[in-house]
Amino acid sequence: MTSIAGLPRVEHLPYDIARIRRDFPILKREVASGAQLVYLDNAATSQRPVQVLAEITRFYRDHNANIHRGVHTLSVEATELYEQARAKVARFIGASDPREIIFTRNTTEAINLVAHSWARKFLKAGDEVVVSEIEHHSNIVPWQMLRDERGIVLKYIPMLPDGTLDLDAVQSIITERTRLVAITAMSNALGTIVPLDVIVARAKAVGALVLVDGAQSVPHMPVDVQALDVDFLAFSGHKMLAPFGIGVLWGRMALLESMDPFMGGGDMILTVSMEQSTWADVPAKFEAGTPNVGDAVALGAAVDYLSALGMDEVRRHEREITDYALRRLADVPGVSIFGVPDAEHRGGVVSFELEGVHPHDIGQVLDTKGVAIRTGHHCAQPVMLALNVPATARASFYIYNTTAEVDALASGLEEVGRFFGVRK
Ligand code: C6P
Repeated sequence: MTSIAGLPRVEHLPYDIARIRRDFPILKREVASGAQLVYLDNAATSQRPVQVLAEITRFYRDHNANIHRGVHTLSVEATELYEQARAKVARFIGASDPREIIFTRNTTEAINLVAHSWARKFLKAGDEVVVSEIEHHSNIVPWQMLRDERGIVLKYIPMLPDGTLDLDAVQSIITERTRLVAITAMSNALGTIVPLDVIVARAKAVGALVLVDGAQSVPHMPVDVQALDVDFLAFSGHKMLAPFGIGVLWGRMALLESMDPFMGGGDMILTVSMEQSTWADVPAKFEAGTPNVGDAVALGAAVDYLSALGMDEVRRHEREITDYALRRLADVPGVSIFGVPDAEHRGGVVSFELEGVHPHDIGQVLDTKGVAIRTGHHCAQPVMLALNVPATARASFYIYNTTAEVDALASGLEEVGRFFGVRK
């Protein structure tokens, strides 16, 4: 197992947007209409830099083998690279021990792992799990399934009209019966940054564990699991420059050790007889079968890329772009922006509507201008219900977006408005 101390240092680079954009060849391409791509769908998935693409190729070209099995050179190298990626991810989120990093497919699988391996073992009928109204479906549905199967009680911290959580309600909703608070760090639908400190303090006061859905925070801002004082953190590689199909569950070692395996099969056992089996140590216990080695290694490269920029700088850049977007879009006739009014309390996500125009139509017309946004319920239907809209249009930003791209979005929206006859 590679230790964090044994990892190479990552050199810091100045935040040079022109250089960053050169690392993403896809940003130069044109879309079907012939317009230059303006990629503003980063909350759905980010683009990948040449450094990550090169790492994938390098792995398969030079080191490809199955891990933890062979004594031959390639297998040893592949195992070393896989374990080094684990250590890089641990360092990135402030975990003290790489063994606390479990590789999964994505955030969804990481949350389901906790629901299966921790909650199904330790929760009984009447125990309470608290989530919030602004969760992504992947942090609601697993708990509803558990409620229906085990009779646990599922409670929600409500959303206020401005897209923030009702923190006054936290005291009464998180009670002595609460065993787990499963909460997003940032809403994918509205961009709301959740004040985790308030929620963690209340959860700790009643002895509940805290699972953070970091799908929208880990890629965009500094995240330190020790400072947060939480128990589990789930996130996806594909939203932070890495390939699809690789994600992470971080958990406290003592908790992971107390949990049962998620899936049974190869690699997660110590011994198998015809009658019974015993489990391997953490993290192997939770990584049954051949893992996604190449993409885990590429996640390590993505983490190096972000670390070289510095997550404070990533957050600073996104806050500037978001602040500009909030002001620029507010000037577009007919546009109403959902969620918190300032960029201080929101990540790089701006959800909006254009009076009288269905979000789907907005997205289609913008596409002809090269502007890629997401429209729909964003897998957060309770948020749509609370806002009383079927869907929103959503622009979301990342390290490579520029104010000129926000201008392209705004002028595209002005054109959509003119096309659909929106009044000035
Ligand atoms: N949100 C979006 O367009 P997966 O699909 O497992 O990688 O991530 C799920 C997930 C969980 N929590 C939050 C807060 C998320 O934003 C997401 C993914 C994408 O907003 C796809 S629906």
